[in-house]
Order: sequence, then structure tokens, then C-alpha cells
Amino acid sequence: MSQSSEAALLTFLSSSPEAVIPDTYPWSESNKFDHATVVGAIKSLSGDQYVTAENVEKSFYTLTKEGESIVSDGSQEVLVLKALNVAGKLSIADLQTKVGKNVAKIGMGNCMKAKWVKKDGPDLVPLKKDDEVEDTVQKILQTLKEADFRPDALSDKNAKDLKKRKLVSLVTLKSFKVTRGPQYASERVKKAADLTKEMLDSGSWETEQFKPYNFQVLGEKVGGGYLHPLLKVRSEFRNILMEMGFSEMPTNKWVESSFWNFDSLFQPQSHPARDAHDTFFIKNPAETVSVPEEYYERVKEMHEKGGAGSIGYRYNFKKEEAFKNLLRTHTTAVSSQMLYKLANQPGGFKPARHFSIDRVFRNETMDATHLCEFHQVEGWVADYDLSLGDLLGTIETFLNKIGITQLRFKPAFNPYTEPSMEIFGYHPDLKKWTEIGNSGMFRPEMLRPMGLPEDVRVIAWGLSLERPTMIKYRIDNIRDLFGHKVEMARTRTAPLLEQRNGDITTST
Ligand code: FB9
Repeated sequence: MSQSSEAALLTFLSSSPEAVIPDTYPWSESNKFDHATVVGAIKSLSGDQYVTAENVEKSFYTLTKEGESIVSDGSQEVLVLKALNVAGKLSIADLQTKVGKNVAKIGMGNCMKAKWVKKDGPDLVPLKKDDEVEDTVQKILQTLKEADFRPDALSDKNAKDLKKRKLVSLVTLKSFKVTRGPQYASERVKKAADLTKEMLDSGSWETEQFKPYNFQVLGEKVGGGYLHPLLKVRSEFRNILMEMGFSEMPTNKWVESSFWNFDSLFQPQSHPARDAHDTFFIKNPAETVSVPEEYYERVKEMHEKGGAGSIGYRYNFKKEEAFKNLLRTHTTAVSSQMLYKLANQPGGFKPARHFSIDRVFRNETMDATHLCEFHQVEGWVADYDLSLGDLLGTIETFLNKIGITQLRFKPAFNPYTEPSMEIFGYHPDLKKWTEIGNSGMFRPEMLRPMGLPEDVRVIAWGLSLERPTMIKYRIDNIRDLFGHKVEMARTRTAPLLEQRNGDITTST
């Protein structure tokens, strides 16, 4: 079994205390060890001070492939001259055929420079006989070879020329001069890494050599779970909204009835969003079991005839339409149920503020920023005499905390809010105005049938979770954020959003 390079090193140095390996490179070669392995052994032995290693640096020239071919076949210029002397004169094309494109090109250039040849119309004619010139380049390269490529074998000028002609390249070899170290021993004593019960029982710990503790070493990377970027932003938004006094709504039921998703929001049954092009209807169970009877009648009434100052939509409100099950298209379907409970709780209505961050489903054409499901962030406040100003202020407070400080509001339309406003914000990372979301005051046609007191108003707004997350993590295609194509690595390294003086920044 061949000796390990480590053992060979220690054995070599066992010959005498003055033993020295002047240069590990030739030593490795002569001992048939790969120099890199020897370097590894030296690093580990000097780590335990078995040996002392000093850096040795040696530079020398090696011939490139072209350099080698000149040593064996002669320089390009000499090859060209020879070919011309054989032929008497040659066109460039014929010369290339004879000596090859590369040799012809370089050779011709050097021949011209050395005035060994001249142009005669399209041809080249030699001005020298072969024996009238000397192949200095070949000579220099041969000398270098014989001089074992020592750097001083080449004058700086020649070195410069040959390097320019890519005939030689300087190699620097790093190796070591090795001598015995303070802890030298002809064999490595395996140091114990741990103090064991056996050692304590046997008392061998007294003589045992222990590996020194390396307190610099990093502990083992603790694995464990990682929050998906979306969930990192969600947890941040949650903290902000809870700080603002909002409590989270239970949104774990994705299947809703059309009644809570649309009708209770005073969205007419003929509304385009209510057909299968926009909404995923459930085949089985196709219909919901029940909705609160009396409330149902009041909603039907409001749609058909109006009330509370509204004329309603004046159409036949169909029970089967209202009972159709679907994948909720917005978490506002949960808001309506929460508001209904708020109005019908024992002791009656009390002001409240709630939020939700969860999945909603829309049968949309998918593109780089749209999938047919996304996470909606929604917040609302129900209280007496709330105004549009309260809505603007609440939205401002929230968006400021997520880093959007410049806002613009544009009148918009939602079936369930009046007035409604689209929210635009100047995005510090994008350095442009971005559509942030939508908002409005829930319509009395939605709130009155629930039984909420006349002077209770509900301000509400919504946005997505995907957009801020994509912007924050510089993700351009939503497929890289959500779905089976997500790079786990990216999830692991995605920085946590950190709230510093109100706005959202990334913690590096
Ligand atoms: O998220 C959106 N944009 C956005 C949000 C935040 C952000 O950066 C934050 C600083 C970190 C950057 C961009 N949007 C809403 C705007 C657009 O992306 C829009 O194209 C897509 N919208 C979705 C709907 O698509 C059909 C985003 C989603 C959206 C829109 C409106 C609502 C909810 C989600 C709503 C509502 C609402 C209105 C009234 C009452 C209750 C709820």
C-alpha cells in the first residue's frame, strides 16, 4: 500500500533534525506524488506544527503549442522562405496551400519585415536563399528549452517578442520549502477531538493529545424552514395591519356561494364578472346549502326594488344564481360575511376593523404578472360617520408603512363601493408611479340589508401581495414567484422585509 504523501513527508524529515525539502515540486515528482496532494498534506501538518513550510515561488517559461512547432519545424518566416525558394515565386494563395494559412500570414509578415521576400505583382519572390538566413526564433526557443526554461535564459527583449508572438508563456510555480515543525514526529499522532467517558474511566485523558478547539469554525448550517417571499411580505403586511388595530378575518374557505361573493355586495347577477369567463364555478357541490333566509330576502329586495334611497337594479333576482358555488374572486366575500355577523351579533353593531390576506381566483388569461389566482390584501373599517377622508387617511397610513409615501387617487367604479378610487403610488424601487390597488365606501345597498345602523359607514381598500413581492425581490415573471417553477434557493436567500422608520426595506 503506497505511503500517503503525509507519511512520506514525515518519514523524509525523520532522516535528521536538519532534514529539509528545499522545493516540494521536484520532491513530489521524484516521489511520484501529485504536488497538490503534497500541498494539502503540508497545510494539515503545518496546522498541527509537525512541519514548517516556507513559500517557494519559481517562474519559468513554457513553450506554447506554436513555440513547440517552431522548435521542431522552424519559424513561420523560415518556412515561408523555404517554400518560396523551392517554387521560385508563389501567389499568396499558393503559399497558403503550401505552408498553411496561419504560417503564411505570420511568416509573410516577418519575411517582409526582415526583407527576405518582396512582392512582385500578385506574387511573392524570395530575396534570400535558405542558407543566407538564420532562424533566430527557433534558436532562441531551442536555447530556452535546453536551459530548462529558466527565466534568465531569455533576454527581456526576446521574452517580450516571443510572448507577443504567443510562442512562450511565463509560468509561476508556487511550492514549499519544508523542515521539521515544533511538534514534529515521524508519525502523526491522531489527536482526540472529544473527551470521552472511556478516557475518563481509563485516565488516558491525562496523556491523550487533544485537537485544539477551533472557536472560529462556523457551526453546522442549521437547515429548517424558509418563508416563501410571498409569506415574508404577508407576515410584514400582517404586522403592520395588526399594529394599526386591524384583526385578521378567517379566510381559509376558498369556496364561496355567489350570494356572499357577489349578491351580498350588491353586484347584479348579470354582472360580466359573474360568468364563467371570469369566475371558476364549482361543478360539485354546485350549490351552497343555505344562506340566512331573512337576509337573503332583504338582499333580493335591494337588487330587485332598491331601498335605503336606492332604486335597486329592477331585475328578477334568481335563487339558483345566488346559490351557485364558486372559487371566491375576492376576499371581499369574507368581508361581507364578517360585516353581516357584526350587524347581527348579540348586543348589536360595534365599530370594528378587519383585514385579510389570502388567495382569490379569477379566470384570467395568464401573463408575466397575472396567474388565475393571487393573494388579495384587503382592509376595512366599519364605524359611525366615517368619511372618504378617513379612507384616504387609512390607506395613506398603511401605504406609508410599506414604503409608498406619494399617493394619487383616481375615481373608479366597483359594484359594491361608491365612491370608489383607484390608488396609485410612486414606487421608490421602480422609480415610477404604479397602480397599487382599489378602494371605496361600501354602498348602503350592501350595508343596509345586513342590518347595520343607518349612520354606520364602511371604508375599504384592497391590493395584491404578488405585486409588492415581485417588486421587492426584483422578480419580473410571476411564474418565478408562485408555482412549481419557483427556485427554492431563491426562497432561502430572499431577505426578510424589515420595517425601518415606517417604510419597507430589505435587510441585507
Ligand atoms: O397590488 C397591486 N399593485 C401594487 C401593490 C403594491 C405595490 O408595492 C408596494 C410597496 C410595496 C406595488 C404594486 N395592484 C392590485 C395593482 C395592479 O397590480 C393590478 O394590475 C392588479 N391588481 C389585482 C387585481 O387584478 C385584477 C392588484 C390586485 C387587486 C386589485 C384591487 C383590489 C385587490 C387586488 C381591491 C379591492 C377593493 C376595493 C374596494 C373595497 C375592497 C377591496
